[in-house]
Amino acid sequence: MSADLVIVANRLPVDRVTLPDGTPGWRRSPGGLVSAIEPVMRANDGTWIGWPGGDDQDLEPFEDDGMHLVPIGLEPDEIELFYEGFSNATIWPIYHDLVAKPEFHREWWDSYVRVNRKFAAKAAELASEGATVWVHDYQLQLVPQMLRDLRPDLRIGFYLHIPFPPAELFQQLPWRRQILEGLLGADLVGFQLPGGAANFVRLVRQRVGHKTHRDLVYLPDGRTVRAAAFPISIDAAGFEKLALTESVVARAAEIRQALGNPRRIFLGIDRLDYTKGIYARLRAFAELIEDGHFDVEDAVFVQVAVPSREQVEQYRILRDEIDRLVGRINGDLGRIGRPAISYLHTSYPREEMAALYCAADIMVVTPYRDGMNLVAKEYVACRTEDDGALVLSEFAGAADELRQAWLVNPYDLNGMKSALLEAYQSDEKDLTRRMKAMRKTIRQHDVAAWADSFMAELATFSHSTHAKTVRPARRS
Ligand code: GDG
Repeated sequence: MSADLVIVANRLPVDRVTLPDGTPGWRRSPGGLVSAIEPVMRANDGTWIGWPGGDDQDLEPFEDDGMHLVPIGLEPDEIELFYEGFSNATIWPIYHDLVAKPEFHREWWDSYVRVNRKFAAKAAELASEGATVWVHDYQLQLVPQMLRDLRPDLRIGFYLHIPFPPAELFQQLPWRRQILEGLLGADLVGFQLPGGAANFVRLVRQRVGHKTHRDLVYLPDGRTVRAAAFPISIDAAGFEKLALTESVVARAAEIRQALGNPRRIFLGIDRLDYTKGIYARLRAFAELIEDGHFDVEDAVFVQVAVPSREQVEQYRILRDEIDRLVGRINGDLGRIGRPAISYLHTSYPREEMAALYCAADIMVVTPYRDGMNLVAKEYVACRTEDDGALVLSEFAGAADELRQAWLVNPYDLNGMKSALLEAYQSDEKDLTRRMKAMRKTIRQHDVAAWADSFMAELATFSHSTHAKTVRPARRS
């Protein structure tokens, strides 16, 4: 099997499940990346390489719903050192403004190098002559250069889904130079925001010593690498359609009813991650009740916290902290049948997510740092009646586009309280004006446009002489 388009991502777009007859099977994972990349995968008969989760080693390539999927197995020690360790306890906190303290361990780094090599070798084996390879995210930053060493004929793109930090933070990394050199193996390095691209180019100039001009890096071997922003988005039309289906509309009404039909429903939906600012937002909400601005008959906060990285210590600590906080707030402020916070530590199907978005009056998205934050965009896409308020952290990438949200600094508790209260008290006219503008933005920049613009830029920019052209997902 050899492919003209290869996607390399940490995870495959499917999860291992047990089918009703007891045999193991696969189910499409809910994430947005799949729907973003699927159209361009199909248009080019592409192959997707990734870890299926778990520590199964002997998985064969397979087809799922017309996509070629190639599993890469991780050994238990690789899951611990490469994935939980270097990816999620070194890179993740450094790239998110040191919200948690990163750990540096040489054996984590060694495992990161080994696993990146494994992914690069598989991509080199599967890519056809002159193929395009699109590598994703912070777990695989060394793959571009490893792959270029093996296959100089390829056109290589890299996209980072999380923020790329300023030099002051990045340079703490003992392996900073290797990571920059790894990324420079790509022809095009994509970031969520222009700031990330600028941080990268500045670091390359300072730390690796290459010549740069604006968004270009000139390598001694004559290659030029471009670093640019491609803000990711969602399948806006898909969410809008879902929000209008009868079953979702009915379920949204049922949710409001089950919550006791309060005047206002606040909603947070996040992976249970310390970057997301869940603790601070729940405190801000509770203080508004304590201060007497509204009570539990008027308002409820629904917080969905999707289980995430549960083997990493800092995530376990966070879970305990949130459990305690929710218990305390409900113990202090709740009444029978009326908790102040309705807390759900679970994940839901897409339809239930849409129903929650439709049921909520105020969506609260308050990360300390976030590459983009798709939940904010999904909420906007689901508000088909141009109502509902979005309270959004300035430090989420989405704040660059969703300027009409109530923008907040999540470190400023009083500021956050004021914004929540303003959103609670806002009138219909103001809500409509803001939501209309945000919906327009989301419709114009959907995820298909994101994938197409990255691929188009990669095709025009790449200097690989042998490279073939990749067909766009949408032909207009
Ligand atoms: C990273 C970056 C960047 C969540 N719970 C359920 C569920 N979800 C879906 C949401 C949304 C996605 O997962 C979460 O995306 P976010 O952007 O909010 O956050 P991260 O997971 O941290 O994603 C982020 C993103 O990559 C893309 O580049 O925006 O900054 O950190 O689509 O809907 N989906 C379903 N059930 C759930 O319970 N079906």
